Amino acid sequence: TASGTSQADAPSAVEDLDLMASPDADWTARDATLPPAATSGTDAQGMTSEPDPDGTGTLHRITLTVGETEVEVAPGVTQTRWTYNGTAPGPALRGAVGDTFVITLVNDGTIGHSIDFHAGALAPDGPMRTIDPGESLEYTFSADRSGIWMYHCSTMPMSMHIASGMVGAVIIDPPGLAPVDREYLLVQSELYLGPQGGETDAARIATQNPDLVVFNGYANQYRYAPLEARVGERVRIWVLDVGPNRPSSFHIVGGQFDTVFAEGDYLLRDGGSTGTGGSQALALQPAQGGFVELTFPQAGHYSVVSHVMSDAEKGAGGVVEVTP
Ligand SMILES: [Cu+2]
Repeated sequence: TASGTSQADAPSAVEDLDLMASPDADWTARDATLPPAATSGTDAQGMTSEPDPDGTGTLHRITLTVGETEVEVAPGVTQTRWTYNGTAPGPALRGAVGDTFVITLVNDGTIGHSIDFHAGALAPDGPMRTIDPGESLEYTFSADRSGIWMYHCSTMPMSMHIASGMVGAVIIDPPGLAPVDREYLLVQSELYLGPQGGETDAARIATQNPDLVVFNGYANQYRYAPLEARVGERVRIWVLDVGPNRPSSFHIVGGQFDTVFAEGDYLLRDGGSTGTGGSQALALQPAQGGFVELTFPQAGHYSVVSHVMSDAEKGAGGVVEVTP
C-alpha cells in the first residue's frame, strides 16, 4: 500500500530519540493512581458498575473502541499506536472476585482486531474472534480468580498488535486485600519504533531488542512526573508486564518490599515464615503481574526501575518522590 511504502522508506524515529531530553511544558503524565474497585456508578473511563441482577457481585460494563492514535512515547518522538479507547495501554478495569464484566468491543480501526481477557476462563472461539473494521462484539467474563490479568488483541501477528499498544490490565482484588494509603498501577511494555509518527516496526519486534521499554506508555514517564508518597505511608504498586517479549524485574532503589503478591498468591507477607523476610524485586515474565507493598523510611527520591538494567536505560524507570 502507499502508506506501507512511506512507512518503509521513512527513517526510523530512533534517530530522534534522546532520553536525556525533557517533555514539552504542556506534556502531562498518565495518572498512575489506581482507584478502588467500583460497585456502582460510572468511572472516569466510562465503565458502569451496578449490583448484578443475578444477585452475585457487581456487573461492570464498558465499551472499548479500537482506533489508531498518534501519541508521544518519548520526548520529541510520536508513534501511531493501535489503541483501546485512545490510549496505550488501554483502560484498567478493576473488580472483585465474583464480579461479571461485559465488554463491547468496537473496531473503529482499518484492519481486523480482537480482544482476549486473561481475567476470565472461557472458550476463545467466539469472544476472541477477530472482527473487521466497523464491526463489534460483546465479550462477557466472570472474574472467578483474583490477580492482575493482562488483556490484549489476539489478532495475528499478535506480537505486532501487542507491541502497537493493544494491551491493558484487569485487576481482581484478592479477598481481604488490606487497605493502603496509596495505590499505583504500572504496565511495562516495549516499543519497536517505526518512523516518526508512524506505526510499530513489525520486523524489528522479532529481534526482541526494543528501542524503548516503558511504564504506562511513555519512556521515563514518572521521572518527569514522579509518583508521590509520604514517609511512613503504606504504598501498593501493581505491576503488569505486557511484553510482548521482555521480562521485568521490578525494583525500587532504596526501598524494600515487605509484601509481594504475584500470579494469584502472596510470595511474601508479614516477613514470611521467619518474620524477618524482605524482597528486592518482583520478577515477571510477559503476561504476568502482581503487586508489591512498602513504606518509605525517609524523604527523598526513590527510583522505580526494571532491574533488567538495559531496559531501565531504555525508559523503564521512574521516581517516587517521598515527602515528610
Ligand atoms: Cu489488534
